Amino acid sequence: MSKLFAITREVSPAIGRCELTHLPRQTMDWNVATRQHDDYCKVLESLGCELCKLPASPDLPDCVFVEDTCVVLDELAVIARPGADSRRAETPAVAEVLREFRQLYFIEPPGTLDGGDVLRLGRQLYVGRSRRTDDAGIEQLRAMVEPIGYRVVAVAIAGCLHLKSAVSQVGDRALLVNRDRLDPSCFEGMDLIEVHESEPQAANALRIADTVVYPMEFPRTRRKLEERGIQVCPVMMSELGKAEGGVTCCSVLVS
Ligand code: CIR
Repeated sequence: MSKLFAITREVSPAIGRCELTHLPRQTMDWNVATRQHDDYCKVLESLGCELCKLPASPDLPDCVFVEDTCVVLDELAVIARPGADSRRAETPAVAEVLREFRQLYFIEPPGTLDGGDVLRLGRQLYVGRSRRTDDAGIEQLRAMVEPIGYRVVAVAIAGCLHLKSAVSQVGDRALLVNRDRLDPSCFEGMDLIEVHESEPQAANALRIADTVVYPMEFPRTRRKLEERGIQVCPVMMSELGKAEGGVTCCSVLVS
């Protein structure tokens, strides 16, 4: 089997100035966030990933959330153009690493696209139409990937930052979903597991092989996953959660 690499980036000392859309600003402890992020990185290593760790930038509060900087497919990588101005300068450092693995394509102005809005299921790319990803970004992505056999499906989302805050893959044919945030009827043929009603933020899970890396903060939804026979590897993400980050946001997987 080919080796799996995980690109990660350290927590910026400026994380307290992160972008916030749905949550009120709370005091964030960089030491706690860094400790939790280190533990997350160790979990990725324990699941067989070789880490490519990028240093943080003091000028880029949200740089730990590397997922938003790109979309990696088997054939190529797309360097995103994040919808938040403050995040645009995050992409070059990730592009430099990805260049070693894939031919790069770039979302160009005025289009915007955040990697957190792209969910790949086989040859389908579901793309959230969000505050961060606009129609121009989606059309650019479509023009890049449809010639190589992907289908791009735009999905409306509500009340959350990215598509993957509303739905993520937890099994070959299973999705974890919050129906209040999207209409899942576009995911034909997939089994839907709904987040527990008391845990609306719980739809973001990171699948690595047959394991799902999942926040400890959502025990009721976690139980639902385990009851379905899904192997869950818990991580504490409470501090980066204050920045509206989840488990998929903190890594980019490349094989
Ligand atoms: C932001 O608003 O951009 C960051 N504070 C959080 C980004 C989380 N990324 C993700 O869900 N893919």
